[in-house]
Amino acid sequence: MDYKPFMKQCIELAKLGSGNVSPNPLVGCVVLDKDNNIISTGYHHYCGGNHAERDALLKLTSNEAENGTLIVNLEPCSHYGKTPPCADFIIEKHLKRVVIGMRDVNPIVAGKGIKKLKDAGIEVIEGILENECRQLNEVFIKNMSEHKTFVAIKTATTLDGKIATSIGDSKWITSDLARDEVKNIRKRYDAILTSSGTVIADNPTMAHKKKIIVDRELKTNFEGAKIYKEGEIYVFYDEALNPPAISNIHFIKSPVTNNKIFPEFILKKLYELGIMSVLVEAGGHMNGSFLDYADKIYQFIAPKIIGDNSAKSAYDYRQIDKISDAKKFTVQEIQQFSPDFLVILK
Ligand code: AOF
Ligand code: ZN
Repeated sequence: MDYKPFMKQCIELAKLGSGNVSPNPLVGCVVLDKDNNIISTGYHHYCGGNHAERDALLKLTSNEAENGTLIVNLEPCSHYGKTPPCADFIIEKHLKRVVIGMRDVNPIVAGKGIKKLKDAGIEVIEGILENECRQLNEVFIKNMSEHKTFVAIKTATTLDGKIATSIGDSKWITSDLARDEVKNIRKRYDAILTSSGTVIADNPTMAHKKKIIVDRELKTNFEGAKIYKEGEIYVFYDEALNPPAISNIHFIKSPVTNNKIFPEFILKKLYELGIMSVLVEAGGHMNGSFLDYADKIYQFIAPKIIGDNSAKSAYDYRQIDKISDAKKFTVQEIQQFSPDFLVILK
């Protein structure tokens, strides 16, 4: 039996929870009856809601799942959390087989769900589309294994890697289609992060429920700039200054060294605030300072060349002499948003 198409379906179902499940993983589930017909599907809708397995099994009214197969991208849980253990529910429903994409990396589950199922006589098949399943939950894996916030950078450049001309003109490098996709990408992350420079230069809205602005000198217009109009906002500023009192803005006192608030400090604070993933959308300076922490880069590239050495670069990172010292990534995916394309690097 080839379970890959069902696992693919689990991944697609899981993605329906994207933007709502954090800090939990994205999980989807497909249930087959004893003759391998799909009888139910489910997914984890939001943090605190039913897990995918329970969501799928609860849709069945009688004992249709008996001797059937349950396919799920993450090992079923074994713990009493916000809901009782999924492994117990699967055992109760008398499934014959459970097919899993990846083992849970959450130490309170890791392997114990599988053991519970096997001890109850259920056949367990592991590792179906494991790489795809791990990619789906890259944020959850980083949070659980490193206790750190996942960092992605998004930028839109010309073919020569520029984000603006020398006088700062940047509207627009990429097309509407590419810019619409940015809105989809933002939804996958708990927060977006930008700099005072970008707020002042572009006055963007950056629609998102949580926004982080690094404004060391408190020089942005907190009353007038569009970015502050809605959302839950966190502003990192130099601890030596005094921020104004504004109801939807949390000002975060930050240590400053060499005129800089260090990304280590910001990322540690974000994790403490329960922000499990962040999308950096700023200029070359901020992109450069987060480059060493980037787990992923979304780079939209327009088939345009500015060709001016003093135009602004996407990554103002450091001075190097040797190409062998360049920062290296791997291409995860290339997508087209005609006339532009998107390269996803990790
Ligand atoms: C989910 N959704 O579909 C599955 C999860 O806080 P709780 O009680 O909801 O438990 C969360 C943990 O349960 C999570 O970290 C993961 O280890 C496991 N599986 N979680 O949120 C799901 N299957
Ligand atoms: Zn569960």
